[in-house]
Amino acid sequence: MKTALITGITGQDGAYLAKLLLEKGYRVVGLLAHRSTNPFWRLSYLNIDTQIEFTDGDLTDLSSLIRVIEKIEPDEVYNLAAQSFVGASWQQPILTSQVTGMGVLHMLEAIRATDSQIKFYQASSSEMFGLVQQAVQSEETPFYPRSPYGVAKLFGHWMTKNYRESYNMFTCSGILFNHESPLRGLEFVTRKVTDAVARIAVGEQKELRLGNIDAKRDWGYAGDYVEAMWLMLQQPNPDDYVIATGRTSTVRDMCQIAFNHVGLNYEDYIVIDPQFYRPAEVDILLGNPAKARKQLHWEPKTSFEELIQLMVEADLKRIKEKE
Ligand code: NDP
Ligand code: GDR
Repeated sequence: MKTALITGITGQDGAYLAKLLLEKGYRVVGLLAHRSTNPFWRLSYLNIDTQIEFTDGDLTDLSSLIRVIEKIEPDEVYNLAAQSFVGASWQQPILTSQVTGMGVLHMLEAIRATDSQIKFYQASSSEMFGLVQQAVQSEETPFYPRSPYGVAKLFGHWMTKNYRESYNMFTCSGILFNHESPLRGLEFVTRKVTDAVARIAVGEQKELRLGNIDAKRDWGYAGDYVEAMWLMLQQPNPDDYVIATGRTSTVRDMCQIAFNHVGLNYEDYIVIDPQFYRPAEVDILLGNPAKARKQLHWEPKTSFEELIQLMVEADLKRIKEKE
């Protein structure tokens, strides 16, 4: 039986990845940083909270990571933990750099110091492309991050590559484009919209305040994307891969799909509120997943429309169950 250590287990991707690895027969251990008031809601939603072992540790505390690796003896480490909200990274640039950037280096050092044979996955991001240098972004596209979050991710990305090249360690970066689900945090735009649509549909909310609705993103389903993380660590050689759908849509398109699903017109409810504008915006992202398709045999399975509709349905169900 293989052992996987997942950092960020209480987040969206941590929950779906833990479920996938349990189904594959792994012993799954989650690093718990103890901050959320109810950190287990996603894991209980997937009915897997009792099948996971938890161990205390924080990405900003190297000594805690060394102790965890020594105790757990993982075969694979999936580093998903981060301050992951781009908007908050301007308010907390130093914390974001410490967790999202330096945290990666702490984990790499903890592995190097204990057992350098452990395979390592780093959650890199399309935010590293930022002010995009090519219309469609692949593993070869130059980076130009536009937020403290993007800069911190780029540091983690290069460190992951550098440890592979310097120490011959099995380290991979997945450059994942936006991926969403009913387990997405409410601060991210898709879930903010689907939650609002459900509340408006049942008469609990009157309007939805958003920032730049002309921003374009390549949105996929988180459940599909965690499979790619696992596949990367099963290859004969470590490498970096873009994971995306190859289709881009505006926030406006997403609103239209979500509101249409409950028979409403988005234009009647959306209010543009400059407080949600960012100091520097990433206007458009569009990924080319050809390398992942060819080498990992990975394909996204869920369409953008299906994704948004299933999120609206999940939010409607949640709200109706609470009533
Ligand atoms: P979430 O924000 O849902 O989860 C982040 C996780 O990190 C939470 O479990 C959080 O714990 C944990 N965490 C935060 N700070 C620390 C710390 N100091 N030490 C240990 N754990 C910590 O993110 P997602 O699941 O959406 O994303 C997973 C990863 O993938 C992140 O690194 C993100 O930046 C990256 N990514 C995400 C994409 C997406 O579209 N979802 C796209 C590309 C990359 P707690 O619950 O206690 O706060
Ligand atoms: P992003 O996701 O910044 O791409 O980072 P987010 O959903 O926060 O924003 C997407 C786009 O929507 C615009 N937008 C708004 N965003 C939010 N959150 N709230 C609003 O009210 C709003 N109005 C318009 C934003 O300006 C932006 O253009 C996500 C995170 O998961 C990162 O961790 C990950 O690395 C990247 O995706 C890939």
